[in-house]
Amino acid sequence: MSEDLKPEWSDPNEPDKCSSVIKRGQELEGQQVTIERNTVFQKRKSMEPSIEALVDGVLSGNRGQLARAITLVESNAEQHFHKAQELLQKLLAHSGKAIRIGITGVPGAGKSTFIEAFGTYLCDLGLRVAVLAIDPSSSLSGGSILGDKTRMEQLSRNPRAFIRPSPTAGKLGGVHRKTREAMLICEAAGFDVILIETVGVGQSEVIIRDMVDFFMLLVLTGAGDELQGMKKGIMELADAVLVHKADGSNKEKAEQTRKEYSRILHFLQPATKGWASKAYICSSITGEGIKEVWDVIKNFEEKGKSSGVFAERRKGQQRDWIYSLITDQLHYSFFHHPEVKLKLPQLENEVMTGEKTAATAVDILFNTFLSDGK
Ligand SMILES: Nc1nc2c(ncn2[C@@H]2O[C@H](COP(=O)(O)OP(=O)(O)OP(=O)(O)O)[C@@H](O)[C@H]2O)c(=O)[nH]1
Ligand SMILES: [Mg+2]
Repeated sequence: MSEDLKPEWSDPNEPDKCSSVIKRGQELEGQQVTIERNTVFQKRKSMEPSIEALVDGVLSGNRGQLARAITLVESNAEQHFHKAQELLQKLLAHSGKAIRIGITGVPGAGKSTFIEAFGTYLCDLGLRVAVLAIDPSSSLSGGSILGDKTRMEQLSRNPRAFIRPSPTAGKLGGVHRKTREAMLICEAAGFDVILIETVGVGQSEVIIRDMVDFFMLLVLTGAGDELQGMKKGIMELADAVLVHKADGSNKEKAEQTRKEYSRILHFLQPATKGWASKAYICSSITGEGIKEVWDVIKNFEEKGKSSGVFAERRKGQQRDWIYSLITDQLHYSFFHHPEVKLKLPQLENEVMTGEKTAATAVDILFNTFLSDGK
């Protein structure tokens, strides 16, 4: 075997230790086999599309560009953040036309299955549906993306639908900002309905309530005890409660549970001014109640638009958006401030051992944070 045929990455000091060799090929008539000595293997860089290309792509409803635009706003890289904001600025005027619907419920309440059935129903009506998810656990567990993909199999293949799994949290605004911005991009791409799923485990339903027009809570039957224990707070956020999986032998119980929820909703502060939140039954397996849910939402939209409540809520949400971004940015800058990072563990220790009060420690940290204006 000639030296020439050793691969160029073989160790020149130990040429025999090379585990692969290049065999001389058959020389074709008039052609010479040459070995490029200076070829360097490089990972191909994916071409980043320009803002203009993304704007055009999104506005024309190009799914590839839509996905790329959302990836840009979801990126945790600082240079992408500014590019994403430039993109959003250009799309903002084209957003806002969809109805935004939030769906929450305990794990296993059937949210994804409901979205599959409801989304497919809406697509059959000729509407275009975008599905987004907020998964508060996604940064830890990788989210329920896999499960959702299989549960929304039919919808994910529907050309009128677009499904985007939950983004992971990171600096510069976290999941809240990313979902809100993904929603605006979907609207600019011409989707008529935005469905946002979140598992109801605390904070996330408040976040979702703040970005949607209509918010519904999926519950299960036999909720007698659950009802007692359920935080009144969540019920007060809901424009509708859906007693889900009302099929087979469960249907009768579902009707009973619906009455119980309706009774409670009747006494609660309404989630939306001028709208009486009620409970309904529904099954995503039989499809019963799906049409009724859409009728309720259409009715809600009509009423809200004519009374001005709809527009008022959106304005309020826009305003709150600034404050949530400020909070995120402050949080990020504070905890990433080099000197704060340096002092924090020591101060934490001193507070734990009782040498300092928490307030004194915080005071020191804030003085450090503010002293150089960073
Ligand atoms: N009988 C019946 N079962 C249902 C219905 N909807 C969902 N299921 C079942 O309930 C289980 C959970 O459904 P999912 O849609 O994954 O529930 P989820 O609320 O999205 O769950 P997480 O995303 O994990 O929070 C699955 O096994 C579904 O097949 C329904 O209308 N009727
Ligand atoms: Mg789900």
